[in-house]
Amino acid sequence: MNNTRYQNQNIVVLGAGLSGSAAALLLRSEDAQVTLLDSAEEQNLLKSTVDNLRTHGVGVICGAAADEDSATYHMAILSPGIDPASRLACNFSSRGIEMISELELGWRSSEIPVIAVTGTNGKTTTTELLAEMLNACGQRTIACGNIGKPLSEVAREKKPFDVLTVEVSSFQLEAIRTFRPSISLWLNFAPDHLDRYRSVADYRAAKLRIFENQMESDVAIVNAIEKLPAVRPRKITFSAYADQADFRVSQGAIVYQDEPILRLADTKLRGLHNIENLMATLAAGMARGLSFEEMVAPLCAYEPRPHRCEFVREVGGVEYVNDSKATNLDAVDKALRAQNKPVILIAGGKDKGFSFDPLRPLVKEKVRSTILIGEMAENIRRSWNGAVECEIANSLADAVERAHATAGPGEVVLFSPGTSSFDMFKSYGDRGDQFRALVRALPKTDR
Ligand code: UMA
Repeated sequence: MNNTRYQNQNIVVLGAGLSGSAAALLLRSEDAQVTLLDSAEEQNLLKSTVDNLRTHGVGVICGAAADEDSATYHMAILSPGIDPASRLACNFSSRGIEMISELELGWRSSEIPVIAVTGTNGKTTTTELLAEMLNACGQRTIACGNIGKPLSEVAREKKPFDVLTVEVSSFQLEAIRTFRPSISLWLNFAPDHLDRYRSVADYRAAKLRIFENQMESDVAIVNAIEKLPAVRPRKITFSAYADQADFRVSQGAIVYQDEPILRLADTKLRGLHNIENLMATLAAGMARGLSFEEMVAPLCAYEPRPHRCEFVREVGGVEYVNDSKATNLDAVDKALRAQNKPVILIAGGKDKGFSFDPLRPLVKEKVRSTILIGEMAENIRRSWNGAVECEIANSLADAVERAHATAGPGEVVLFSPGTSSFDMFKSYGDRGDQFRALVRALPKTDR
């Protein structure tokens, strides 16, 4: 590895979150001169992060001074949450300074092959499932990228992995140049992030860049029902809905080219979307040379993560399910389809620029009553008016109380917001934790 490629280069990193901090520290370890800019005021950033960056020789500039920085740099590194159209980013792109994503930086500094996982939903579950399975089968890997640990941090640590299992978001893919996974996974696609992209087509185009640098010797694992453009790598297809796929469902099992591999009842994952996550994972293991026999045991042992259709508790014959990770309509669609009891749905959150109209028929079919929260509450009520009873709660606590009062034995209270949490909470995790705590605090009832 060339550790001196950035020596004495003057590089600017945009954003002091996880990605920006990891990028800055990686660049310092490769002897670059690094300035980190963040539009937020310094007192609003994590003090420990800023102190650590300065200790490592990173110059940190915050607030208006960051947005107005007129210095010249060899290159700019973009954090995924920063829109390339933002004032901070445009200040550099408009001056012709090369801008790459933190993902691209981490890729350039690492010599370990990458498996990249994208899709609108299921990418975190699949990334984690795949990493656990590979490790259990003796292939040393780490789950990183959008899942939480930036690729740049993994690159700096230089641990001896055989392969890296990287969750990649459209935001990270937007500013790649040479990023080339040896195995790519395209799980599914549905509209999302319309607060960042001008159109669904723009969002899709950003995601499709996952295939851009792959060669014929690489592998693309793709959902068979997706109409993708022709790609160079060898394709392996999967689908829980179609018959024309390498991996499909038959008689309660995942089959590969007609050979039964895994009985669905043996896994702890539920819902057809999770079956597809398992198929994609099996395909990636196969592409890494593993046998189905060795993959099945770790896949069956895998426990789903919190906030994804997580069963919280039963109170008076009513089940409470936390699906706070549902930050788009497709995720709510999947959560609703996975329910076989009448649903009291708690939904709503930040306005991400899309309407809840498309869910109306399914809500009418599956949901008895809805309780709406957050910025989107009124909009959702307008979308579903007449199809289902809708009431608006003024907080999550109020919503849980209303659901408790409304739901009867044999019903399920599903918290599947359908949009992001930032209007009322720190993150979807914070939102789900609060929901779980509120449900756990409900009094026992004999109803
Ligand atoms: N900032 C500016 N100017 C701006 C906007 C933001 O300076 O115009 C600053 C903020 O003040 C803040 C920093 O940028 O200090 C935050 O950067 P960031 O939003 O990129 O956050 P990170 O902490 O670096 O987290 C990112 C991913 N966040 C996003 O894509 C929004 C994390 O994914 C990821 O886990 C992490 O890198 C490590 O790779 C989160 C996410 O929500 C989970 N991802 C989206 C999703 O899954 O739907 C894509």
